Amino acid sequence: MNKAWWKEAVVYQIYPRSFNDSNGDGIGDLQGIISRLDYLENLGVDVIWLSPVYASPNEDNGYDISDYYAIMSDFGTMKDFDELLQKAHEHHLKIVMDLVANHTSDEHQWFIDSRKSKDNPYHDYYIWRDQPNNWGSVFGGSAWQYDENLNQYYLHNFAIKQPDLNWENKAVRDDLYKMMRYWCDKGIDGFRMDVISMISKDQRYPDAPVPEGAIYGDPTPYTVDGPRIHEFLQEMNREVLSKYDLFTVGETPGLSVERALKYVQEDRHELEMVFTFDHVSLDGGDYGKWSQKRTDLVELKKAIMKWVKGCENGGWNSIYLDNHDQPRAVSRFGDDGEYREMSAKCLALTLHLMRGTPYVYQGEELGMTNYHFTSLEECRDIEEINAYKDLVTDRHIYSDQEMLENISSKGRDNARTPMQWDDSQNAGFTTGTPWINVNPNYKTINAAAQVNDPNSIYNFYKQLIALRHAHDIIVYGEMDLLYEDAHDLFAYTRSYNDEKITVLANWSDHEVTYDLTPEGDLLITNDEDVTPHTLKPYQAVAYYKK
Ligand code: TEU
Ligand code: CA
Repeated sequence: MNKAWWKEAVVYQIYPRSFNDSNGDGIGDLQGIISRLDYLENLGVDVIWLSPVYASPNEDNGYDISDYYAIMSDFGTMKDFDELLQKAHEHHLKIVMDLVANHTSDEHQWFIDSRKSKDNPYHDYYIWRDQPNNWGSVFGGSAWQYDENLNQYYLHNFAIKQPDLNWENKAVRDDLYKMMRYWCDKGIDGFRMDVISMISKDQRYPDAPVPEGAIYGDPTPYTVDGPRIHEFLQEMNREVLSKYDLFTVGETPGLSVERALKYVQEDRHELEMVFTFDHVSLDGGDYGKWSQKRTDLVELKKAIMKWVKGCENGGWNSIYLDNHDQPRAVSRFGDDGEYREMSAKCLALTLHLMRGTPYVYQGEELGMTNYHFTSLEECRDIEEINAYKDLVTDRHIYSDQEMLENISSKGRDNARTPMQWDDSQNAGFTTGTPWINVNPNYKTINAAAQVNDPNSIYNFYKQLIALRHAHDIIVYGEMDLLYEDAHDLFAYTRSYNDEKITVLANWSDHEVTYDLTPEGDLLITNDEDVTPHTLKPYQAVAYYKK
């Protein structure tokens, strides 16, 4: 097991639109981030992953890029970016950029040229066919969009305004590598690669099986982990990544552990680690994620451990409960009512003592919760809006009320309500009108109330991050589950040379007892009132033996 700085790091994800607005237009921006670097340095994280900040018409909040070389005007200018990079480094924070290379915006110049004529040199930058197949898009409807001018269809695995790039074309790859070098030469510290497992498509483009409850075929067997994926990633590594000291994490939905290892094994020279989705895909229903089902803890533990164990020999794992595509972890896996503080700390302790590189999503460190959406007008996310149209308006599968409840518990906008800085108007996020509603609980849940309170969730995260930095065992130790069949207890050990850590976390709202006697001394807990063999609701303890 080689040591590496990115294995020892804790990453903090910023969704810039919702982080901090410096100029009162209701939209978070780069100067807003700059003014909060002290907050992040104080928390102790090492790396900031910035969700996309490039020019974009914002069909999918920046995941639809119209110019890779420009900063989104809502967020500021390239000068602001350079200042952010420099000041972040002064604050000992690295900057990892989001790289969205599976698709661009339809307003990117390449696509504008691509659709001009079939013999335009850029035509082949995207995936055009005379006839569509039955593939469905992730955001609903067909994955193919008709273009009248060309009398052809282009592939878009996501929104209509997100045409997929044609990675088979070497000119596309060369242009993307050139762009990546531009950012690396500026001194950025790495990339989080959006749906990177989808860049190589099966060139036969066959019809796909239609899942129950769906209208279109599920293209993932032909779009995920395609035939040339490793050739492309190794080429990218040769031409760009290997020339810099970078942190790379691939977003790779749809991979088995075995297949994922091929992206991250050190001797393969592709990526450092990937994001997996098994553990955040356990609470779906007949219509994808839109259900009221809660995750079963036994299944969750199994899903997490499969990846942890899979990566113990020559791979590396990323660990997270929250990101900009997921509902708030405390609402989803914990209790955002009576036990909000306890359960937020319980989840944090469980996650941050695991093996792998942990990610904190903005607001998670405050125990921010899901939002209660009471009308579609409050929703901003294209996925939610399209799903509502499909499941309520078109197919009458859910009532308006039912769908709003599903959105309130599973929708991506839960993660995107503004960061809650203080109890002033709009949670201190903006002096203007926020682009998406602020969660009304900001009066009690906010950073100002927590930063100086030693018992706050924020300071609990701070302690956990400091512990990871102080103990190699937390980074490198082997991890083994205890009580795997328990539906309320998340317990495991970490072992490294002669050291041992035992974690016992009660993921339920009732008291739990256990029979083992942990070795060593108490390392950290979210409730100092510890009774042997017993955990109060959401109480979590970790013991350390040297
Ligand atoms: O998400 C990719 C992805 O796999 C999505 O299907 C994700 O599972 C979905 O958002 C969950 O509801 C990435 C980005 O993280 C996401 O924000 C973008 O919308 C998407 O790619 C397209 O770029
Ligand atoms: Ca702004």
